[in-house]
Amino acid sequence: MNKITSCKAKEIKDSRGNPTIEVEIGSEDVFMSASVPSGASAGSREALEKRDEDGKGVQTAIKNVNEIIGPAIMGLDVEPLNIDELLLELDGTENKSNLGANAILGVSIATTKLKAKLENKPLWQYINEISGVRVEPSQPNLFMNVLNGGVHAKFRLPFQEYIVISGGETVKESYGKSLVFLKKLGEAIKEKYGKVEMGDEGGFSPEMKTIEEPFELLSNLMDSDMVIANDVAASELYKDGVYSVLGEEYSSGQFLNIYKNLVENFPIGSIEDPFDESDLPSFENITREVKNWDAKALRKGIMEDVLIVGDDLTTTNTESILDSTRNKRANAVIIKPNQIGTLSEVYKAVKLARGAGWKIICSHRSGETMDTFIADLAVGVGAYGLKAGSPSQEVRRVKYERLLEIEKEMEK
Ligand code: 2PG
Ligand code: MG
Repeated sequence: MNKITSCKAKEIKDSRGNPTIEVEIGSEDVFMSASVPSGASAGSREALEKRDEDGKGVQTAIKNVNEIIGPAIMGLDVEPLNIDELLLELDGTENKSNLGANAILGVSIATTKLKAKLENKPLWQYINEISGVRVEPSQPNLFMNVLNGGVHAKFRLPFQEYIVISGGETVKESYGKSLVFLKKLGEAIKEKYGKVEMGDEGGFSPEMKTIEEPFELLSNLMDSDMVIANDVAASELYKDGVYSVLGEEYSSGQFLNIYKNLVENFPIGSIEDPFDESDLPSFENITREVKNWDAKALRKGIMEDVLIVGDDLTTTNTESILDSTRNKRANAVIIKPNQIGTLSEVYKAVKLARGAGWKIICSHRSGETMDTFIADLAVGVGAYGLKAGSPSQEVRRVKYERLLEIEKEMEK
């Protein structure tokens, strides 16, 4: 059995230029590394990302890997699930506040990559086996974020993310369609808004005046086999019981009505975090009500249901997911490994959500790195979707390109 013979962490920069952590684990002369992304619109129950006293640096997290985790795992078998268990024990807290979810996740992913490499298996295939998901690996739909607002772009757009999902038999085909769309969108934006700023996830970020405006722009350019997905990230819009959008205030009930109008008038197939993570009755209402709406996206025949997606609501946390599946607060879930810390917990979250009939969407973070692990995870757990931003940024593009590579590996 191969043993862990080295483990070290170092600092790299993420796509926002902020420090983050990269971990390399080795077994003799085989080394694999993993880097950890970072969110901006984080849910309050996410595991703790360890930052130094200045709130930015990652030297403490690096020290925790080099001086605590490293020595503890040295000489152990390269067995990712066992290593995860040890990491949880070493940390000993609910929210990973002792060692930091960033330190823990770097080790968890690097160990998994190392094991796949040692077994000479493609990463997605190894993930499929070790996760125990009991579904075949499969290619996800591409959730490509093309317009950025919210905390990712100084609230220039009403919602945080406007995503397009393109039809297609293969990733190659849907990616191709999405790229063509992106080009068209860029031209249309230039013509209508002039030179516009870009958001953190590489999407265009023109200043818009109404809630409908972004939907009008996108739906006018879309082909018949494309739908829109949104991440409203409504926790960022919510204060003292009201939602503020473009200077107007709305109650939960009014906000629900806005969604109804949008879903009936525009081809919207998915809405993530439509309400604040604490506004639980509203999640329950929309999940129940959406089935009765005359959804334009469903008339296209591409999707069976309009997805109501939990992200800040669920934070890849099994307890939160269980609570939300029991109370029918959504019908799909975002899976972000750094919201929870170890891959073992990620696999549990996936199995739990799927067991309740929910769709799985694996997701990058707004502060990303060149690591493409999330693409392998999406394929390995047979996710319905992969959210990876706009390929105008290299850190996002490499994730889509990894899916193209996987498509070839799957043919072998
Ligand atoms: C989200 C993400 C990713 P962040 O809200 O889903 O798009 O953003 O990483 O800032 O939480
Ligand atoms: Mg989100």
